[in-house]
Amino acid sequence: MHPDLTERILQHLETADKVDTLDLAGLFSEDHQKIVGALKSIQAHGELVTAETATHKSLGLTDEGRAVVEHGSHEALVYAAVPPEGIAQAALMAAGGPNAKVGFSKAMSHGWILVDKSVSPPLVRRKVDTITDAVREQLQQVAKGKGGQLPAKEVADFKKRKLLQETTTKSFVLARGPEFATTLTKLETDLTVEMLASGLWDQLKFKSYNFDALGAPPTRGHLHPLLKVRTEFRQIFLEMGFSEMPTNNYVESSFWNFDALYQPQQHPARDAHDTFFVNNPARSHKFPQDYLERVKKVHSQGGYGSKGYGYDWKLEEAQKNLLRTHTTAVSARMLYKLANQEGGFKPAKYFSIDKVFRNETLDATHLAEFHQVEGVIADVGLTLGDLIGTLYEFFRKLGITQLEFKPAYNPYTEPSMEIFCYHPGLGKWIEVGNSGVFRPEMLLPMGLPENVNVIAWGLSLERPTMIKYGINNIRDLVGPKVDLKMVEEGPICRLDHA
Ligand code: FB9
Repeated sequence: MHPDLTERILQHLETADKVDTLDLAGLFSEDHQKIVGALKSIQAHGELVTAETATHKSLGLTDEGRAVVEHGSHEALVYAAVPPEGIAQAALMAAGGPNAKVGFSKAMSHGWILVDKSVSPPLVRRKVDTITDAVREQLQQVAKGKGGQLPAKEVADFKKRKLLQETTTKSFVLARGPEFATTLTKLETDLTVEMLASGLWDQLKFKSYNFDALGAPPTRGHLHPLLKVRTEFRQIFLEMGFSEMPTNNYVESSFWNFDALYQPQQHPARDAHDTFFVNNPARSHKFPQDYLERVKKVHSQGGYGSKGYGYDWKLEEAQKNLLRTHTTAVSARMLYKLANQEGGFKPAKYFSIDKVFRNETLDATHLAEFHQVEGVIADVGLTLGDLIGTLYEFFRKLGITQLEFKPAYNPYTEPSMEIFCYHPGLGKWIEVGNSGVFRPEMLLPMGLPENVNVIAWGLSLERPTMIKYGINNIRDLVGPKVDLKMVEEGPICRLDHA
C-alpha cells in the first residue's frame, strides 16, 4: 500500500535535514496545498517536525503573457499584418489583433515598420523582411520556469506591459523535530477506564485538545422569525403602556367582525370572495340584545347625528360565523366591554397581534392568513393629531422616523389614513399600515360616552419580518417549504437596527 503523504514526508526527512514544502510538492508531484494539509496532520501528532514559514516571490505569466507565448507578441502580430504592398493604418489597427495599438508603437520603435506619408492615405510598410519575436521567446522561457534568467530590465518592462506578474507563495521549510518519527502513531482522543486501569495511558499519544474548536451547537428550540418580530412588537406596545387583547378566537360572528364595526351587510368584503364563512357551527346566537338592536338601528335608520345606511339590516346575516378577517373584531368586543364595565368607561390602550384570514388571491406576499398587529386607544377628546403623534412614537421604536399619511377609507373609521414610511434599508417609501378614528356610529351604540374618541391603527407581522430577514416570497417565511436553517440561524432581530 503506497505510504500516505504524511509518511512519505517523514521518510524524506529521515535523510534530508531541511526541505521546503514547495520542493516536496515537486518531488512527490503533489499539489502544494496537499503537502501543507499533510504537514498539519503531522503537527497534530506532536513535534515530529519543525516548520519555518518561507515566502517565495516568483514571476508568472499573466493571461496576456500566456496569449503572447501562444500567438506571438503584439508587435509581431502587427508586423505580420503588414502586407508587402503596405496597408492603411486604420486597416492595420483592425487587422492587428486586440492589442494592435501597443503592437504598432512597439513595431515602430523596433524599426520593423514605417509609415509612408508620401502617399495618401499614408500606408504602413514593412521596414525589414524578417523579425525575431524576442518578447515571445523570453516569455516562453518564463513559461518553462526559467524566468529567473531574464534580464531585470526586460522583467520590469514585461511587468509594465502586464505580460508578467510577481506571485508570492507561502511555504514551510521542514526539519526533523524533537519527537521525530517516520510513522504516525494513532493519536488517542478519549482517555478510557481501560487505559487508566491497564496503565496503558502512559505509553499512548493523545490528540491535543483544540480549545478553539466550536462545541456541537446545543440542540435547542428556535423562535420562528415571525415570533421574534412579534416579541419585538409586544415589547414596543408594553413600553407604550398598552395591554394585550385576548385574541384566542379565530372563529367570529359577522356581528362582531362587521356589524359592530358599522360595516354594512352588503359591503363587498362580506361576501365569500373575501371572507371564509364557517359551515359548522354556521351561526352564532348569543349577542347582547339591547346593543344588537342599537347596531341594527344605526345601520338601518342611523342615529347619533348619522343618517345610517338606510338598508334592511338582517339578524341572520349578522349571525353568520366566519374566520375573522381582522383583529379589529376583537377591538370591537373590548371597546363594548370598556363601555359596559363596572364603574363605567375608563381610558384604555389595547393591542393585539394574531392571525386573521382573508380569502384573497394568493401571490408572493399574500397568503390566505396573516398576523395583524393592531393598536387601539380610547380616551376623552382624542384627535387625529393624537393618532399621528402616537404613530410617530410607535414607528420610531421600529427605527422608522420618516412617515407620511395618505387619506384612506375604512367603513369603521373616519378620517382614515394609510401610513407610509421611508425605509432606509430599502431606500424607498413603503406602505406600513392603515389607521383612523373609529366612527360614532360604531362607538355610541356600544354605550361609550359622547366625548370619548377611539383612535386605532393596524399593520401586518409578515411584511416587517420579510423585510427584516430579506425574504421576498412569503412561502420562504411560513409553510412547508420553509428552510429550518433560516429559522435556526435567523438572528435575534432588532427592527430598529437595520
Ligand atoms: O404591514 C404592512 N406593511 C409594513 C408594515 C411594517 C413594515 O416594517 C418595516 C420594518 C419597516 C413594513 C411593511 N402593511 C399592512 C402594508 C402593506 O404590506 C399592505 O400591502 C398589506 N397589508 C395587509 C392587509 O392586506 C390586505 C398590511 C396588512 C394590514 C393592512 C391594514 C391593517 C392591518 C394589516 C389595518 C388596520 C386598521 C385600520 C384602522 C383601524 C384599525 C385597524
